Amino acid sequence: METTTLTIKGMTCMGCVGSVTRVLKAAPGVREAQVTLEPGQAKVEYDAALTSPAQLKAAVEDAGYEAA
Ligand SMILES: [Cu+2]
Repeated sequence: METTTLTIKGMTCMGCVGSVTRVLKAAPGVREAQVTLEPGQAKVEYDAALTSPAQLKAAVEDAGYEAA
């Protein structure tokens, strides 16, 4: 397992945090996702054989938030 921390912009409330958490946990290869509003971050534990930080960012962006 690998761990990465994404910076996420555009989250304004706990509903957004829930949405990002759901999207990340639903992504292939994600074992665990911990999202915080302040600061806007997602700590993601993932299987590098199944996904990558770029794919995780794309999933967050598809949900309407900015990820870096
Ligand atoms: Cu919100």
